Amino acid sequence: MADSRPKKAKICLCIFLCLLVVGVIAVVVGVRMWRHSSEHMKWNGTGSTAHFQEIVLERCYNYTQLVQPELRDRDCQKIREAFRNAFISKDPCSATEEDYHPLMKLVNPTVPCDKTVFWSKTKELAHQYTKVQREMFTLEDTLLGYIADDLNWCGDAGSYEMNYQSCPHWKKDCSNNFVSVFWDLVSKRFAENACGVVQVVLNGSISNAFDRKSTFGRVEVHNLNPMKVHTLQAWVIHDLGKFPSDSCSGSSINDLKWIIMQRNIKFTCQDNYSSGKFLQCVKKPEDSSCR
Ligand code: DN4
Repeated sequence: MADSRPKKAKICLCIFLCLLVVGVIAVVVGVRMWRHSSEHMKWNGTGSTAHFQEIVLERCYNYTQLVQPELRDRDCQKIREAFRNAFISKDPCSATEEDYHPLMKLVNPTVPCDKTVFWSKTKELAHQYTKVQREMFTLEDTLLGYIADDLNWCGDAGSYEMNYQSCPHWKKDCSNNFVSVFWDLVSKRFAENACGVVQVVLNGSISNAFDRKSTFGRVEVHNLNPMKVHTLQAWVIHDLGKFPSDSCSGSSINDLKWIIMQRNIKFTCQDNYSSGKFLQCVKKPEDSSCR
C-alpha cells in the first residue's frame, strides 16, 4: 500500500498557504481602509455634529415617546440606521433624494389640516409660536425635522466613519451635499402633505421678505397641492427696534402673491400679526412698541 503522508503534507501546505494569502490580503485591505477613514476630505463647512448617532436616537425616542406618543410604535433604531445608511461611505457631494428614500419610508412629515406653519428667515419666532400654539407645526415640529434640527452630517467615500472635521458648505463646495438634499426633500414632502389654510412667517426687517431662492420660495411654495391647500396666509413680522424694510405691500410679497394665485391658491397677508408681536414683546417688553 502506497504511503499517503506526502499527499497529506501537500494538502496541509496548500491550506496553510491559502490562509496566509487571505490573511495578508485582509491586513492590507484593513490598513488601507483605516488609513482612508482617518484621512478625511477637507471642506469649507463645519463637520458632523459630535455624537450625531446618539443625538438622533435620543431625539427620536423623546419625540415618539413624549412629544407625539401616537408615534410610539416607530422603530428609532431603524430610523437611526436608515439615516446613517443614507450618507455613510458616500461621496458627500453626490447626494440624491433616493439616498433618503428608505428613511422617508419610515417617517413621512404629516400634519393635520390648517396646522402647517412655514417660515423663512424667522426660524426663532416661528418656533416660539408653535411652542405656545401646541397644535401648530413647523417642519421641525415633525419627527424628521425634530431629529435633524441644527445637526450637521457627512461621511466620505470608502470610509465607514462620519467626517467630524468638515463637511461640504452648500454655497462654497456643492449644493448636492447630504444636508441640503435632506432639507429640500423633507421640505418638499412637508409642503406636499399640507392641507386647508397654511401659514408662513416672513421677515419684514430684510429687503426681500419673500425670496424665490430660499427653501420656502424654491421648494415649499411650488409643492403645495392646490387640490388640498385653499389659502396661504402670510405674516410679515418686523424685528422690534429695527426699521421695517418690507411689508405686505412690498414687491417681494407681490411676487409671492402672484406665484400663489397662479397656482389657484388664495393669498392673504398681514403685517405684524398680533400673535407674533406678543411673542416678540414677551422677549423684549421694554421696547417702546410693546407699551
Ligand atoms: P432661511 O431662513 O433662509 O434658511 C433656513 C436655514 O436653512 C438656514 O440655516 C439656511 O442656511 C439653510 N439653508 C437654506 N437653503 C439651504 C440650502 N440650499 N442648503 C443648506 N442649507 C440651506 O429659510 P428658508 O426659506 O431657506 O428655509 C425655511 C423653510 O424651509 C421652512 O419653512 C422649513 O420648513 C424648511 N427648512 C428648514 C430648515 C431647518 O430647520 C432648513 C431648511 C429648510 P444659511 O442661509 O443660514 O447658511 O434648518
